[in-house]
Amino acid sequence: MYTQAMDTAARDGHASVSALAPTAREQRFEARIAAGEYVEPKDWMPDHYRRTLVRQISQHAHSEIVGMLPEGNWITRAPTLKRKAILLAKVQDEGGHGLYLYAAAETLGTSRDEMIEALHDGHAKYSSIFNYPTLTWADVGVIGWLVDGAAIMNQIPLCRCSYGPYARAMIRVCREESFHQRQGFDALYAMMTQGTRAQRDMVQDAVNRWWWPSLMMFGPPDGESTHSEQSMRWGIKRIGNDELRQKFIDAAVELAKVLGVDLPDPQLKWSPERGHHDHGPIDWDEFWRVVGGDGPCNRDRLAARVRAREEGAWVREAAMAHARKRAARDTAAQALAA
Ligand code: FAQ
Repeated sequence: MYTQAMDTAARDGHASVSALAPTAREQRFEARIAAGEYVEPKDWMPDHYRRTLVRQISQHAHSEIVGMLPEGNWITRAPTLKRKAILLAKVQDEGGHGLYLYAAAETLGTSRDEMIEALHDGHAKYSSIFNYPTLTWADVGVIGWLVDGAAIMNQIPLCRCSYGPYARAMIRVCREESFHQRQGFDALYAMMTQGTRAQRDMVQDAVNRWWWPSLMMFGPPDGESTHSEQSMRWGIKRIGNDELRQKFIDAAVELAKVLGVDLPDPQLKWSPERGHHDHGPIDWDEFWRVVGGDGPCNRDRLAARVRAREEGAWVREAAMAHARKRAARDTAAQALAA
């Protein structure tokens, strides 16, 4: 549906842009970004801007889809019907987020098949966090509280991203993620306030395992971030990796107190000078190992996605055949009516 051809189409008020020399076009583009205007699919944009968006949006979409797997693992084993219904809805929401995001990336001229192929052959990344296992029911609550919490912190600024389709997709995604975060917190709060000693220990153990990987979700430190500087200049990213991570830590400390859990960092303490919490060192070697494909679940996650694609081929073929049949029927009906 969306192709690179859109790049050459004129848009009201921008019809003369493609006739300008490249530098003038680029200056015009930069000026629009500086003025806070949204860039839309038919607008001229530098190739590097387009490629950066396809990379980030498609990796974000892959994260939502691969992110269905760790929690999906607990749908059949949720402790009550209410928790099962909530979890089922949450996992379906994540699938929906993946679809909005693939659609947003398609407006840049890359097909969904190309993006999925890049994931399956290992060229495209997805968030490191989904390469960790969900060992107990408490992990599901902690994913809601910490993982969705980190996702929201990172995604709120993306609602003001300079690329219109991505920014608009993020508004709905963030609303749903905020429900996800609260359901996770609620599940943990129930276990911590009404549960047995064993259940409280289970929550603490899950927090211990997910805390550090959640901090890694924000990406490498700014000094090691390949794309931040350019992405900030283009208004794709609005806030740097380190600042978002710090905001997340400050918020999580307060919520951990309400829950009655300890965050597994002996160096975590309030710094009145900085007005933030200081924290211990993050294991960036572990981060790069997981990003590089050697985390606890990388192979299982990719194998599950490849299997789903293969096993779902007949559904896609049937849907396409049905669409063709309907289109042929509509065309025949229109010809009769004419
Ligand atoms: N994992 O230069 P930067 C969710 C890569 S959605 C893996 O700083 P950038 C919902 C990065 O791609 C979670 N790789 O990169 C949910 C780059 O490699 P490349 C996903 C990572 O793009 C909840 C290299 O490192 N959210 O959780 C990671 O400027 C619960 C250098 O890094 C998004 O995708 C990582 N954590 O900043 C679902 C949000 N971090 O591509 C189910 C949108 C970095 O050159 C259950 N994305 N890398 O090969 C972003 O905001 C940005 O892409 C960052 C990274 C901030 C993630």
